[in-house]
Amino acid sequence: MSADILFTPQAMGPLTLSNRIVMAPLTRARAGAGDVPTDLMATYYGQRATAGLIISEATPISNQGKGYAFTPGCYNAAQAAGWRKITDAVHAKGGKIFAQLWHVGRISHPDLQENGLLPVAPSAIKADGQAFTAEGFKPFVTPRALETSEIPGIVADYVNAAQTAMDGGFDGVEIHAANGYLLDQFMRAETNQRTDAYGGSPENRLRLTLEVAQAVTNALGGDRVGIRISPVSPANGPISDPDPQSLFTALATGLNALDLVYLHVVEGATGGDRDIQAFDYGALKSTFKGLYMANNGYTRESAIAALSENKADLVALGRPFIANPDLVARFKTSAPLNPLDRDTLYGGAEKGYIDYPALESA
Ligand code: 8OZ
Repeated sequence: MSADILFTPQAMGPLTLSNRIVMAPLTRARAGAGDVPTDLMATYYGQRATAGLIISEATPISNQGKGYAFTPGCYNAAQAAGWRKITDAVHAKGGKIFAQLWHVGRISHPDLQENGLLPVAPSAIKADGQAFTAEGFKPFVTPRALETSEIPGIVADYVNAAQTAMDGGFDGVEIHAANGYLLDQFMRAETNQRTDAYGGSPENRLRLTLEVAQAVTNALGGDRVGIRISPVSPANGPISDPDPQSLFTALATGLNALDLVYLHVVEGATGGDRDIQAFDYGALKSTFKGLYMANNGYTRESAIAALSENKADLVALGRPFIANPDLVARFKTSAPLNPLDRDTLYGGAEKGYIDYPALESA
């Protein structure tokens, strides 16, 4: 198998990606006051602009959609101006960048919400674990179930965030429907026990995600919109579903009517075991009309294999991009990779963020 396939340009809607290597969305929790993106973030993303595509760290679509301290928002003009410095830095080096639009649902805490309100979710079911607040970790609370009448407002928040992203100079947006956040909470049976049109049957559970995808593509055009899912990931659970294969096949079929540009799939447990549960990703790929972006634990070799065997059109890598700003150059020459420092993943400043060396200075 030849490595050349990694470095072949890929058309994606109106864009041409210079290679098949995508920088996966990575929460780094270094935003400034008002959840405005900072100049330091522009340096970080600019360093990584040789990726064929960068997907931004998850960015809340509203204060209600926020679940972690120090995450950069994407819903007002000040945040758009902050993002503009980042997208300019990436574009100046010939890169492309999408914003990952995020509503965390129940994965939040009153400390992170306006006026100490309860986080919202499809149903009043608490997640296991703890929220990352400005004062440290605090146990999740039982969320408030959304009223049916509130749902159009959430869809509108996604549209506002998509427009804010475009004002901030992004090339497009990725709808975050993975990892146990709001849209995933709606899709899966264990977290959605609603009795209205947004719960019950798989069709009803998919309704919100499809409405969001429809509204965002109406605003931006499908060729500027991707979506990320994690069909069997237990992240931010418990969040199981009795039949993820049928559920996500139905989602892909529904998305086909909207001409989304890519389907980004976390294969297996997010950041963990790829084989946690049986799932036929090939079937999902053949169902979906657009590009299939594979993610989770890929290496240079497994990315080459996935692209060569037509199991993926694009491969997104996360942790290797944190530690290797020039990951694409390193893959070209099979150069060794810098190790990841886990202590500097979230929060803090330059250390473990913009000081990982590129090859020429290593
Ligand atoms: C790690 C830490 C905080 C958030 C995700 C946005 O899992 C995240 C996330 C990951 O999608």
